[in-house]
Amino acid sequence: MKIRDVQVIVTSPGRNFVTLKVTTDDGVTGLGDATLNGRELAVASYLRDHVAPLLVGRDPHRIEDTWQYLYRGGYWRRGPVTMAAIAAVDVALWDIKGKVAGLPVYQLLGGAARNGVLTYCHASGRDLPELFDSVEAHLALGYRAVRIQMAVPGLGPIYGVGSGTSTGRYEPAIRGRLPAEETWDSSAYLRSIPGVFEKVRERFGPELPLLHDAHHRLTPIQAARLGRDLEPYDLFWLEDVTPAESQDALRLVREHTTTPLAIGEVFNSVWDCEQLIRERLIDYIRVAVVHAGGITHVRRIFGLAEVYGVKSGSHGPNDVSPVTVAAAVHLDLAIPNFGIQEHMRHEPIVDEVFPHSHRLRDGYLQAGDEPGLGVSIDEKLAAKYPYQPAYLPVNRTTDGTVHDW
Ligand code: KDG
Ligand code: MG
Repeated sequence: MKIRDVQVIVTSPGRNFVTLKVTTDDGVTGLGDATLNGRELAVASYLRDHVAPLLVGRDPHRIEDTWQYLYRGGYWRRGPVTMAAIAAVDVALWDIKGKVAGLPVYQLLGGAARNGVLTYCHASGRDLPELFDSVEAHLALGYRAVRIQMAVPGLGPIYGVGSGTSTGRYEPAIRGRLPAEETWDSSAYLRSIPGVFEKVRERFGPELPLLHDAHHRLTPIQAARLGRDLEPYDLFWLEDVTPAESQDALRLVREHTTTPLAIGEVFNSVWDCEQLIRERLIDYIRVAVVHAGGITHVRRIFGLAEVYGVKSGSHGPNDVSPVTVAAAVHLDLAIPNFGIQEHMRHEPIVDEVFPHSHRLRDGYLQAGDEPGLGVSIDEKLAAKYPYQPAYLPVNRTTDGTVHDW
């Protein structure tokens, strides 16, 4: 069997997605997601101009060999663009292997190690009543774990907080030629957020698993203080407290708090998180199949994490496509050290462009039974939604300095 055709599909049904479609000479197709929020066309070009021509004629079954060929053979290793491109190829080849074998991908990975994939959702609000409504709306949808974000008094709109909808929905990238700019003040945030968790615990009780994302905004000592201040509220995890480039920063945080720590959505390889895992500086590793080299490489990261008692907590916002959600569900089902899976529902039009068989039931994602990943793309519908520039907001402190998110 040989790869006959490789196609890159860019579509924007409400938001941008980059999809790789690999077709074999027998007519079997596999899909991979290559969406890199706000930098989509860089990955599309990497795939179209530099990867697709290398794949035609190769044996689609040689997944590991193809991974090494693209990674080592490219010389310029790692980085989000390269690793998203390799991920898309890898996931498409796993999809093809499953279809040829007549088995869902999780069966090829060793079979299901659990009955379903526990998810957490995003609740947010501009004030407490809105936040409570959002939590309630998500619990009504069946979710069993909730990420809590709230606006900071005195600041304008901030990233990660939905505006005025009962499900607290927000879109990670805003359409337009230039990114929006928001104001950030860490001191105001650190003063307000423990009180938010106090009220959420009062309202929803001690048992509901609660998560929080600090979006890389704090210095290590600020993060240490936040972890401590949140200890009474028993978080499932505190995410991305410091900028992810510095693995050492997490040591300082760890020395000061027993609040469980999660990081990793911007990591692209095992080398970005090897120290964090080996030194047990985190409790959950948040790499996403789409941004860290596909099923093949993320499985390797989770394998290392297992040795050190670190659990998975894959990134799954709505800026990854249903192809990545499907790949994550298959991997999550099969690994021994699964922790939790982020789940942010897509708009209905996205589900129409990417029909899929995975389903959310009672807060758990379930894979479908068909061979491969169980996801396809409606190319005619996708063609109706051309690419539109859209960016994550840029943050500045009150004196105008560009800040981490
Ligand atoms: O593209 C960036 C988003 O995926 C990210 O900001 C969402 O932090 C996020 C999360 O935890 O889902
Ligand atoms: Mg995050």
